[in-house]
Amino acid sequence: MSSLYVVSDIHGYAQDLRDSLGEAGLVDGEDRWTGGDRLLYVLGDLMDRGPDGIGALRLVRSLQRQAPEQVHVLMGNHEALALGYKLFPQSRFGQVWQPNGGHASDQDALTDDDVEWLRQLPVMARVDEFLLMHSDANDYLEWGGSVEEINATVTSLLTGGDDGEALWEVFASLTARYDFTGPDGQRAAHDMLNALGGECIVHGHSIIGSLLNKPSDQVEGAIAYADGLVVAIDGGRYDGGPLLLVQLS
Ligand SMILES: [Mn+2]
Repeated sequence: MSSLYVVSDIHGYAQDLRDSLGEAGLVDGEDRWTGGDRLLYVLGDLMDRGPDGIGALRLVRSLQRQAPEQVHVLMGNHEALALGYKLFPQSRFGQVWQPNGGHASDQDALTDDDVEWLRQLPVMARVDEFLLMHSDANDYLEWGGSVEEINATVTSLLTGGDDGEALWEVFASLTARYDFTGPDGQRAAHDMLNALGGECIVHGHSIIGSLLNKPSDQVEGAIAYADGLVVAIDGGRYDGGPLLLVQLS
């Protein structure tokens, strides 16, 4: 089994991503993949809020081209948002894009090829015992009863070519959060793992500081909760916390 690394919610901090990957030996100083057969999953939210969203997208796309079997990217709500604003700027996406940290410099630089790439991103993956996703939400189950079916449903929704309503629904579902906390959280996590397989949900999206109720600058690493069924990896970089690259295996 290859070692598995995860990182999430880059939010435009492309240099932090580069530095973290470099420290782990996954890339060299010229953005070349040096990770061999190790696996890297980026759990969404490359763009918005921070300084260089397009730089983060360019870096992960380059690594994916160099090592397509090793480097994987899941869709976060900000990928759906970027796509929605690009394709349907006059729709509701036009009202929520900027308040959610959208930058014109990122949007202007998106190519047609980037749009097609964003459109076909999977929303979930299972790697050995780990069930990987962007959001700490059980809305994913509304799209199907297996990881493959859920990804296929979302892809078909995003390639339907309508007025943006289907894309809006995907975006809205991906903004849900905190389904694995509180008195019912452990059961929700257990039900999701039962339905989709795996022993541990790994997510970004909801920053660890908000889950621990402490400032992001005091966050030091990923946390396990819901009796160990769930791991949160978003250190809250845009909120003054660390960008965490976490080795799961
Ligand atoms: Mn998110």
